[in-house]
Amino acid sequence: MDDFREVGRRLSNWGRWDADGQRDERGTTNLITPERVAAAARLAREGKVFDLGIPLGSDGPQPGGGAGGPGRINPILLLAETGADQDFPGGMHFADDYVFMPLQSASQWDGLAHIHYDGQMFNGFPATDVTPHGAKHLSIETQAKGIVGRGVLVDVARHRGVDWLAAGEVITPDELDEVLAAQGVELRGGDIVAVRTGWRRKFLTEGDPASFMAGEPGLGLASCEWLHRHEVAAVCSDNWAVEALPGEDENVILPVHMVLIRDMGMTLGEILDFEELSEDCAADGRYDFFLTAPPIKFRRAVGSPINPLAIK
Ligand code: UVW
Repeated sequence: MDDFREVGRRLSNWGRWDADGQRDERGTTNLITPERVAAAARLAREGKVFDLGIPLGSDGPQPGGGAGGPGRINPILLLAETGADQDFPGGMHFADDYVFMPLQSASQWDGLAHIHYDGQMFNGFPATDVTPHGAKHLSIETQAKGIVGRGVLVDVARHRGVDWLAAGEVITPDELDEVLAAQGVELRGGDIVAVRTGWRRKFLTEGDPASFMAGEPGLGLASCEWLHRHEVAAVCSDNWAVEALPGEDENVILPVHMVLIRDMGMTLGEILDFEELSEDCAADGRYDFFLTAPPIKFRRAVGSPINPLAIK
């Protein structure tokens, strides 16, 4: 088993996009150049829109408490006003609402301040930059103009002919290559890769948040090198951590997070829904599309829920 620190050193993007004395805070989304955005937009040929976000409701897959995973809860909606007991001139009534939720709830991006180790975050920013008042650097705001570009679905579950992979199953670089070849699509620099494990289908089928969060199939450490070599700008999945859990090394939790976010500067998208998109890609044989998934610009936040859309 490779040591994640060694892999991280080898794949490090620290300093790569620094310019004019400014330390970069965006990481691999720098690979999404204006030319690549324009080319990606041309993939929206038929106007078919796929909603890749899961509903932000109390019936979501994050049960909180000790059901495995990081204990996050589903969004809670509270109506501050319903329109009742209002008496405005002219008869107008209004409803207002609040929501209480972790920013790591439902479909979300992990920002680059989400993960650190050995006292440092991406590009050498100190871990102490993250305080109870937020992240002084690398906050999700730095991704405000993204994340938008060419999306490519890697439908591992469909390729294997299963509804979903089992928890702890590791998807290897060879398998990623095999799926792409079978789908007849190639990666290009600046792509946003969407890996379908079937974990969203498992939740929709079983409706069991505890089982959804107890583990998951996903990427392993070797895929970090694969993402680096293909100049991928961001990676997202239908599971809750992108990487396999339990992982390959029982002594290390979330090594893929540590290398991708902290060393490579790659944002991770979690708990997306590729079910309808998967059906359509299988039907028309086209696995690339225009993907738009900007984060919400919460100041100093380390992540953000998203409303991702794939457009063909
Ligand atoms: C952790 O579980 C720490 O992170 P994520 O939500 O990114 O998987």
